[in-house]
Amino acid sequence: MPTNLPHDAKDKWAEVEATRNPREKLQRMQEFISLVPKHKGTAKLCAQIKKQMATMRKEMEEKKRKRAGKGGPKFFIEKEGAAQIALLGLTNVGKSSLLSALTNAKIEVSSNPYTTREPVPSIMNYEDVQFQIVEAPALMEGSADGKAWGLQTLALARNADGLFLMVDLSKNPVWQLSLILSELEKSRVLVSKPKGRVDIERRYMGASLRIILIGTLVDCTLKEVEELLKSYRITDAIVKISGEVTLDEVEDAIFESTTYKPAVIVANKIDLEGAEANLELLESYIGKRIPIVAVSCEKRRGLEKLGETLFKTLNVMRVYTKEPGARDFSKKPFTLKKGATLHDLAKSIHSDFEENFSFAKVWSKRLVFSPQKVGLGFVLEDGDVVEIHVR
Ligand SMILES: Nc1nc2c(ncn2[C@@H]2O[C@H](COP(=O)(O)OP(=O)(O)O)[C@@H](O)[C@H]2O)c(=O)[nH]1
Ligand SMILES: [Mg+2]
Repeated sequence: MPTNLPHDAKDKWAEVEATRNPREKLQRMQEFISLVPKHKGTAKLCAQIKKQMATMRKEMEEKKRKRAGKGGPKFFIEKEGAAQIALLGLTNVGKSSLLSALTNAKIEVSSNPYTTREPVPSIMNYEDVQFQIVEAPALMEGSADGKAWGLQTLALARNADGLFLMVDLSKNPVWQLSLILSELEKSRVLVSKPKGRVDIERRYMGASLRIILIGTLVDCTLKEVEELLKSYRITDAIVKISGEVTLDEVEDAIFESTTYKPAVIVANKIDLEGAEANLELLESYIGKRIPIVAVSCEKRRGLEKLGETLFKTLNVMRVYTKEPGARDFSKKPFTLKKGATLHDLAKSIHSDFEENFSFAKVWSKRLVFSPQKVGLGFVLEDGDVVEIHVR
Protein backbone atom coordinates (compact mmCIF):
# COMPACT_ATOMS: atom_id res chain seq x y z
CA MET A 1 0.00 0.00 0.00
CA PRO A 2 1.66 3.26 -1.09
CA THR A 3 1.87 6.01 1.49
CA ASN A 4 1.89 8.96 -0.95
CA LEU A 5 3.39 11.27 1.62
CA PRO A 6 3.33 15.00 0.96
CA HIS A 7 6.59 16.87 0.47
CA ASP A 8 6.70 18.46 3.91
CA ALA A 9 6.37 15.03 5.57
CA LYS A 10 9.21 13.63 3.47
CA ASP A 11 11.35 16.64 4.29
CA LYS A 12 10.59 16.12 7.94
CA TRP A 13 11.70 12.52 7.73
CA ALA A 14 14.98 13.68 6.23
CA GLU A 15 15.33 15.89 9.31
CA VAL A 16 14.61 12.92 11.57
CA GLU A 17 17.36 10.96 9.86
CA ALA A 18 19.81 13.81 10.24
CA THR A 19 19.14 14.23 13.97
CA ARG A 20 21.38 12.36 16.40
CA ASN A 21 20.21 13.73 19.75
CA PRO A 22 17.45 11.36 20.94
CA ARG A 23 15.29 14.05 22.53
CA GLU A 24 15.33 16.18 19.39
CA LYS A 25 14.82 13.11 17.23
CA LEU A 26 11.69 12.23 19.17
CA GLN A 27 10.42 15.76 18.72
CA ARG A 28 10.97 15.59 14.94
CA MET A 29 9.30 12.19 14.76
CA GLN A 30 6.28 13.63 16.51
CA GLU A 31 6.20 16.47 14.00
CA PHE A 32 6.54 13.96 11.19
CA ILE A 33 3.50 12.02 12.38
CA SER A 34 1.42 15.16 12.53
CA LEU A 35 2.34 15.85 8.88
CA VAL A 36 1.30 12.40 7.67
CA PRO A 37 -2.22 12.32 6.24
CA LYS A 38 -4.23 9.62 7.99
CA HIS A 39 -5.49 6.98 5.57
CA LYS A 40 -5.26 3.25 5.01
CA GLY A 41 -1.94 3.50 3.21
CA THR A 42 -0.23 5.27 6.11
CA ALA A 43 -1.77 3.44 9.09
CA LYS A 44 0.98 0.84 9.32
CA LEU A 45 3.70 3.44 8.94
CA CYS A 46 2.30 5.62 11.73
CA ALA A 47 1.93 2.63 14.05
CA GLN A 48 5.51 1.63 13.31
CA ILE A 49 6.91 5.11 13.96
CA LYS A 50 4.97 5.35 17.22
CA LYS A 51 6.46 2.05 18.30
CA GLN A 52 9.95 3.25 17.42
CA MET A 53 9.28 6.33 19.52
CA ALA A 54 8.03 4.31 22.48
CA THR A 55 11.16 2.14 22.27
CA MET A 56 13.41 5.21 22.13
CA ARG A 57 11.70 6.68 25.19
CA LYS A 58 12.29 3.46 27.12
CA GLU A 59 15.94 3.47 26.10
CA MET A 60 16.30 7.05 27.26
CA GLU A 61 14.71 6.18 30.60
CA GLU A 62 17.11 3.29 31.01
CA LYS A 63 20.13 5.48 30.27
CA LYS A 64 18.90 8.07 32.75
CA ARG A 65 18.45 5.41 35.42
CA LYS A 66 21.94 4.10 34.74
CA ARG A 67 23.48 7.56 35.02
CA ALA A 68 21.66 8.04 38.31
CA GLY A 69 23.18 4.76 39.47
CA LYS A 70 19.76 3.19 39.88
CA GLY A 71 19.02 -0.38 38.89
CA GLY A 72 15.89 -1.42 37.09
CA PRO A 73 15.16 -3.65 34.15
CA LYS A 74 17.74 -3.75 31.40
CA PHE A 75 16.62 -3.08 27.89
CA PHE A 76 19.41 -4.14 25.61
CA ILE A 77 22.17 -6.63 26.13
CA GLU A 78 25.63 -5.96 24.76
CA LYS A 79 26.37 -8.37 21.92
CA GLU A 80 28.97 -11.07 22.47
CA GLY A 81 30.17 -14.03 20.43
CA ALA A 82 29.39 -14.79 16.80
CA ALA A 83 25.71 -13.82 16.95
CA GLN A 84 23.08 -12.69 19.39
CA ILE A 85 19.98 -14.87 19.46
CA ALA A 86 16.80 -13.71 21.18
CA LEU A 87 14.96 -16.58 22.87
CA LEU A 88 11.25 -15.92 22.54
CA GLY A 89 8.19 -17.78 23.74
CA LEU A 90 5.15 -17.66 25.97
CA THR A 91 5.59 -18.06 29.69
CA ASN A 92 6.54 -21.44 31.17
CA VAL A 93 7.57 -23.04 27.88
CA GLY A 94 11.06 -23.65 29.30
CA LYS A 95 13.17 -20.68 28.18
CA SER A 96 15.04 -20.39 31.47
CA SER A 97 15.43 -24.17 31.53
CA LEU A 98 17.13 -24.06 28.14
CA LEU A 99 19.60 -21.47 29.35
CA SER A 100 20.47 -23.46 32.42
CA ALA A 101 20.80 -26.65 30.36
CA LEU A 102 23.17 -24.95 27.90
CA THR A 103 25.38 -23.21 30.41
CA ASN A 104 26.37 -23.34 34.03
CA ALA A 105 24.74 -20.01 34.66
CA LYS A 106 22.47 -19.80 37.67
CA ILE A 107 19.06 -19.16 36.24
CA GLU A 108 15.73 -19.09 37.92
CA VAL A 109 13.51 -21.89 36.59
CA SER A 110 10.02 -21.75 37.93
CA SER A 111 6.57 -23.11 37.28
CA ASN A 112 5.25 -19.68 38.26
CA PRO A 113 4.41 -17.65 35.19
CA TYR A 114 6.39 -14.53 34.24
CA THR A 115 9.40 -15.19 36.46
CA THR A 116 11.84 -13.71 33.92
CA ARG A 117 11.23 -9.99 33.71
CA GLU A 118 14.36 -8.73 32.06
CA PRO A 119 16.61 -10.17 29.34
CA VAL A 120 19.11 -12.77 30.59
CA PRO A 121 22.17 -13.53 28.44
CA SER A 122 24.17 -16.74 28.29
CA ILE A 123 26.56 -18.47 25.91
CA MET A 124 25.91 -21.57 23.80
CA ASN A 125 28.91 -23.34 22.28
CA TYR A 126 28.80 -25.01 18.91
CA GLU A 127 32.17 -26.50 17.96
CA ASP A 128 34.48 -23.47 18.11
CA VAL A 129 31.69 -20.91 17.72
CA GLN A 130 29.98 -19.15 20.57
CA PHE A 131 26.43 -17.89 20.26
CA GLN A 132 24.94 -15.52 22.77
CA ILE A 133 21.43 -16.62 23.72
CA VAL A 134 19.30 -13.98 25.42
CA GLU A 135 16.14 -15.04 27.19
CA ALA A 136 13.50 -12.40 26.63
CA PRO A 137 10.61 -11.73 28.99
CA ALA A 138 7.66 -13.87 27.91
CA LEU A 139 5.55 -12.89 24.94
CA MET A 140 1.78 -12.77 25.24
CA GLU A 141 -1.17 -11.58 23.27
CA GLY A 142 -0.81 -7.81 23.05
CA SER A 143 2.98 -7.68 23.44
CA ALA A 144 3.33 -5.75 20.19
CA ASP A 145 0.89 -3.17 21.53
CA GLY A 146 3.15 -2.63 24.51
CA LYS A 147 1.55 -4.96 27.05
CA ALA A 148 3.80 -5.91 30.00
CA TRP A 149 7.40 -6.12 28.71
CA GLY A 150 6.27 -6.48 25.12
CA LEU A 151 8.15 -3.53 23.72
CA GLN A 152 11.40 -4.58 25.36
CA THR A 153 11.02 -8.14 24.13
CA LEU A 154 10.24 -7.11 20.58
CA ALA A 155 13.01 -4.50 20.53
CA LEU A 156 15.37 -7.23 21.65
CA ALA A 157 14.15 -9.43 18.78
CA ARG A 158 14.65 -6.59 16.31
CA ASN A 159 18.17 -5.95 17.54
CA ALA A 160 19.22 -9.63 17.56
CA ASP A 161 20.93 -11.50 14.72
CA GLY A 162 18.55 -14.44 14.93
CA LEU A 163 15.68 -15.90 16.93
CA PHE A 164 14.87 -19.03 18.88
CA LEU A 165 11.09 -19.44 18.93
CA MET A 166 10.26 -21.79 21.77
CA VAL A 167 7.02 -23.69 22.21
CA ASP A 168 5.77 -26.18 24.80
CA LEU A 169 4.88 -29.44 23.04
CA SER A 170 2.60 -30.57 25.85
CA LYS A 171 0.22 -27.73 25.00
CA ASN A 172 -1.08 -26.63 21.60
CA PRO A 173 2.21 -25.62 19.86
CA VAL A 174 0.54 -24.40 16.65
CA TRP A 175 -1.48 -21.89 18.63
CA GLN A 176 1.62 -20.74 20.56
CA LEU A 177 3.67 -20.33 17.43
CA SER A 178 0.94 -18.42 15.59
CA LEU A 179 0.75 -16.05 18.53
CA ILE A 180 4.51 -15.48 18.53
CA LEU A 181 4.58 -14.96 14.77
CA SER A 182 1.64 -12.59 14.84
CA GLU A 183 3.17 -10.41 17.59
CA LEU A 184 6.44 -10.36 15.62
CA GLU A 185 4.67 -9.46 12.43
CA LYS A 186 2.82 -6.62 14.13
CA SER A 187 6.25 -5.30 15.07
CA ARG A 188 7.35 -5.90 11.48
CA VAL A 189 9.86 -8.57 12.30
CA LEU A 190 9.68 -11.34 9.69
CA VAL A 191 11.06 -14.84 10.11
CA SER A 192 10.48 -16.20 6.62
CA LYS A 193 12.94 -15.03 4.03
CA PRO A 194 11.40 -12.20 2.05
CA LYS A 195 11.53 -12.42 -1.73
CA GLY A 196 13.72 -9.37 -1.89
CA ARG A 197 15.90 -7.13 0.18
CA VAL A 198 16.71 -3.44 0.27
CA ASP A 199 19.71 -2.17 2.18
CA ILE A 200 20.25 1.54 2.50
CA GLU A 201 23.70 2.52 3.67
CA ARG A 202 23.78 6.24 4.29
CA ARG A 203 27.08 7.90 3.37
CA TYR A 204 28.79 11.21 4.00
CA MET A 205 27.61 14.34 2.23
CA GLY A 206 28.73 14.51 -1.37
CA ALA A 207 29.13 10.75 -1.73
CA SER A 208 26.18 10.73 -4.19
CA LEU A 209 23.52 8.10 -4.68
CA ARG A 210 24.46 4.67 -5.96
CA ILE A 211 21.84 2.02 -6.57
CA ILE A 212 23.11 -1.52 -6.94
CA LEU A 213 20.45 -3.72 -8.45
CA ILE A 214 21.14 -7.44 -8.19
CA GLY A 215 17.55 -8.59 -8.46
CA THR A 216 14.45 -7.34 -10.24
CA LEU A 217 12.12 -4.44 -9.58
CA VAL A 218 8.44 -5.39 -9.49
CA ASP A 219 5.99 -2.94 -11.10
CA CYS A 220 8.39 -0.03 -11.01
CA THR A 221 11.46 1.31 -12.77
CA LEU A 222 14.91 2.19 -11.51
CA LYS A 223 14.10 5.83 -12.20
CA GLU A 224 11.06 5.66 -9.91
CA VAL A 225 13.19 4.14 -7.16
CA GLU A 226 15.70 6.93 -7.60
CA GLU A 227 12.98 9.57 -7.51
CA LEU A 228 11.45 8.06 -4.38
CA LEU A 229 14.81 8.07 -2.61
CA LYS A 230 15.50 11.63 -3.68
CA SER A 231 12.06 12.76 -2.51
CA TYR A 232 13.20 11.66 0.95
CA ARG A 233 16.42 13.58 0.33
CA ILE A 234 18.45 10.40 0.27
CA THR A 235 21.14 11.66 -2.04
CA ASP A 236 24.26 10.22 -0.42
CA ALA A 237 23.86 6.51 0.01
CA ILE A 238 24.56 3.08 -1.35
CA VAL A 239 21.27 1.29 -1.94
CA LYS A 240 21.50 -2.44 -2.55
CA ILE A 241 18.45 -4.11 -4.00
CA SER A 242 18.44 -7.88 -4.30
CA GLY A 243 15.72 -10.39 -5.13
CA GLU A 244 12.24 -9.19 -6.06
CA VAL A 245 11.43 -5.77 -4.68
CA THR A 246 8.46 -3.42 -5.04
CA LEU A 247 8.49 0.36 -4.67
CA ASP A 248 6.60 -0.02 -1.37
CA GLU A 249 9.38 -2.19 -0.05
CA VAL A 250 11.94 0.45 -0.93
CA GLU A 251 9.87 2.97 1.02
CA ASP A 252 9.65 0.48 3.90
CA ALA A 253 13.43 0.33 3.95
CA ILE A 254 13.64 4.12 4.21
CA PHE A 255 11.78 3.85 7.51
CA GLU A 256 13.79 0.75 8.44
CA SER A 257 10.51 -0.77 9.40
CA THR A 258 10.51 -4.35 8.18
CA THR A 259 13.39 -6.56 9.19
CA TYR A 260 14.10 -10.21 8.56
CA LYS A 261 15.53 -12.48 11.26
CA PRO A 262 16.58 -16.07 10.64
CA ALA A 263 14.76 -18.28 13.16
CA VAL A 264 14.78 -21.79 14.59
CA ILE A 265 11.80 -23.30 16.39
CA VAL A 266 12.79 -24.98 19.64
CA ALA A 267 10.01 -27.45 20.45
CA ASN A 268 10.46 -28.24 24.12
CA LYS A 269 9.13 -30.86 26.56
CA ILE A 270 9.26 -33.72 24.05
CA ASP A 271 9.42 -35.99 27.12
CA LEU A 272 5.80 -35.29 28.05
CA GLU A 273 2.75 -37.25 27.03
CA GLY A 274 1.15 -36.20 23.77
CA ALA A 275 4.25 -34.24 22.74
CA GLU A 276 5.12 -36.47 19.76
CA ALA A 277 1.65 -36.04 18.28
CA ASN A 278 1.77 -32.28 18.82
CA LEU A 279 5.19 -32.16 17.16
CA GLU A 280 3.69 -33.73 14.05
CA LEU A 281 0.93 -31.13 14.02
CA LEU A 282 3.51 -28.39 14.32
CA GLU A 283 5.65 -29.87 11.55
CA SER A 284 2.77 -30.09 9.11
CA TYR A 285 1.75 -26.52 9.97
CA ILE A 286 5.23 -25.08 9.43
CA GLY A 287 6.36 -27.28 6.56
CA LYS A 288 9.78 -26.24 5.32
CA ARG A 289 9.42 -22.58 6.29
CA ILE A 290 11.33 -22.68 9.58
CA PRO A 291 13.55 -25.49 10.92
CA ILE A 292 12.22 -27.27 14.03
CA VAL A 293 14.39 -28.91 16.70
CA ALA A 294 12.55 -31.06 19.25
CA VAL A 295 14.20 -31.04 22.68
CA SER A 296 13.68 -31.77 26.33
CA CYS A 297 15.51 -29.28 28.50
CA GLU A 298 14.67 -31.29 31.56
CA LYS A 299 15.90 -34.63 30.22
CA ARG A 300 18.68 -32.93 28.19
CA ARG A 301 17.53 -34.48 24.93
CA GLY A 302 18.02 -33.07 21.43
CA LEU A 303 19.99 -30.04 22.64
CA GLU A 304 23.10 -31.02 20.68
CA LYS A 305 21.21 -30.36 17.42
CA LEU A 306 20.51 -26.73 18.27
CA GLY A 307 23.97 -25.35 17.51
CA GLU A 308 24.31 -26.94 14.11
CA THR A 309 20.78 -25.97 13.05
CA LEU A 310 21.35 -22.41 14.19
CA PHE A 311 24.70 -22.21 12.39
CA LYS A 312 23.09 -23.35 9.13
CA THR A 313 20.07 -21.10 9.49
CA LEU A 314 22.18 -18.01 10.14
CA ASN A 315 23.98 -18.79 6.89
CA VAL A 316 27.40 -18.03 8.31
CA MET A 317 30.91 -19.42 7.95
CA ARG A 318 34.11 -19.45 9.99
CA VAL A 319 37.35 -17.92 8.87
CA TYR A 320 40.61 -18.27 10.83
CA THR A 321 43.37 -15.73 10.81
CA LYS A 322 47.09 -16.18 11.13
CA GLU A 323 49.86 -13.70 11.91
CA PRO A 324 52.49 -13.53 9.16
CA GLY A 325 55.32 -15.82 10.19
CA ALA A 326 53.35 -17.59 12.90
CA ARG A 327 53.11 -21.38 12.77
CA ASP A 328 49.53 -21.79 13.93
CA PHE A 329 46.33 -19.96 13.16
CA SER A 330 44.12 -18.50 15.86
CA LYS A 331 41.70 -20.94 17.43
CA LYS A 332 38.97 -18.33 17.58
CA PRO A 333 37.35 -17.90 14.18
CA PHE A 334 35.73 -14.83 12.72
CA THR A 335 32.13 -15.52 11.84
CA LEU A 336 31.03 -13.96 8.58
CA LYS A 337 27.99 -14.20 6.35
CA LYS A 338 28.37 -16.80 3.61
CA GLY A 339 29.64 -15.21 0.43
CA ALA A 340 31.76 -12.68 2.33
CA THR A 341 35.00 -11.57 0.72
CA LEU A 342 38.45 -10.88 2.07
CA HIS A 343 37.41 -7.24 2.04
CA ASP A 344 34.58 -8.00 4.51
CA LEU A 345 36.99 -9.88 6.75
CA ALA A 346 39.55 -7.06 6.69
CA LYS A 347 36.83 -4.56 7.58
CA SER A 348 35.63 -6.63 10.51
CA ILE A 349 39.15 -7.03 11.91
CA HIS A 350 40.18 -3.40 11.83
CA SER A 351 39.67 -0.39 9.59
CA ASP A 352 43.49 -0.15 9.28
CA PHE A 353 43.58 -3.52 7.63
CA GLU A 354 41.24 -2.34 4.95
CA GLU A 355 43.20 0.83 4.29
CA ASN A 356 46.71 -0.60 4.38
CA PHE A 357 45.96 -3.94 2.80
CA SER A 358 48.68 -5.23 0.54
CA PHE A 359 47.86 -8.88 -0.15
CA ALA A 360 46.75 -12.00 1.68
CA LYS A 361 47.65 -15.66 1.71
CA VAL A 362 44.83 -18.14 1.92
CA TRP A 363 44.92 -21.80 2.92
CA SER A 364 41.78 -23.53 1.77
CA LYS A 365 40.57 -27.08 1.21
CA ARG A 366 39.12 -26.16 -2.15
CA LEU A 367 42.31 -24.67 -3.59
CA VAL A 368 44.52 -26.94 -5.65
CA PHE A 369 47.54 -25.62 -3.81
CA SER A 370 47.77 -23.65 -0.57
CA PRO A 371 48.66 -21.03 0.38
CA GLN A 372 47.61 -18.88 -2.52
CA LYS A 373 48.18 -15.15 -2.85
CA VAL A 374 44.87 -13.33 -3.23
CA GLY A 375 43.35 -9.83 -3.25
CA LEU A 376 40.45 -8.16 -1.46
CA GLY A 377 37.82 -9.53 -3.85
CA PHE A 378 38.57 -13.15 -2.93
CA VAL A 379 35.39 -14.96 -1.80
CA LEU A 380 35.94 -16.86 1.45
CA GLU A 381 34.59 -20.21 2.54
CA ASP A 382 33.98 -21.99 5.84
CA GLY A 383 37.29 -23.17 7.31
CA ASP A 384 39.58 -20.88 5.31
CA VAL A 385 42.76 -19.66 6.98
CA VAL A 386 43.88 -16.16 6.08
CA GLU A 387 47.15 -14.32 6.58
CA ILE A 388 46.86 -10.61 5.84
CA HIS A 389 49.90 -8.56 4.87
CA VAL A 390 49.78 -4.80 5.22
CA ARG A 391 51.90 -2.14 3.63
N1 LIG B 1 8.61 -32.05 31.48
C1 LIG B 1 9.38 -31.01 31.19
N2 LIG B 1 9.27 -29.87 31.90
C2 LIG B 1 10.05 -28.83 31.60
C3 LIG B 1 11.00 -28.92 30.54
N3 LIG B 1 11.62 -27.72 30.44
C4 LIG B 1 11.11 -26.93 31.41
N4 LIG B 1 10.15 -27.58 32.11
C5 LIG B 1 9.35 -27.06 33.23
O1 LIG B 1 8.54 -25.97 32.77
C6 LIG B 1 8.40 -24.97 33.79
C7 LIG B 1 8.77 -23.61 33.27
O2 LIG B 1 10.17 -23.56 33.00
P1 LIG B 1 10.96 -22.21 32.79
O3 LIG B 1 12.27 -22.61 32.23
O4 LIG B 1 10.98 -21.36 34.01
O5 LIG B 1 10.07 -21.50 31.67
P2 LIG B 1 10.11 -20.00 31.09
O6 LIG B 1 9.00 -19.26 31.75
O7 LIG B 1 9.85 -20.15 29.63
O8 LIG B 1 11.46 -19.43 31.39
C8 LIG B 1 9.27 -25.43 34.96
O9 LIG B 1 8.43 -26.04 35.92
C9 LIG B 1 10.21 -26.42 34.32
O10 LIG B 1 10.65 -27.41 35.23
C10 LIG B 1 11.11 -30.15 29.80
O11 LIG B 1 11.90 -30.32 28.87
N5 LIG B 1 10.27 -31.15 30.17
MG1 LIG C 1 12.04 -17.70 32.35
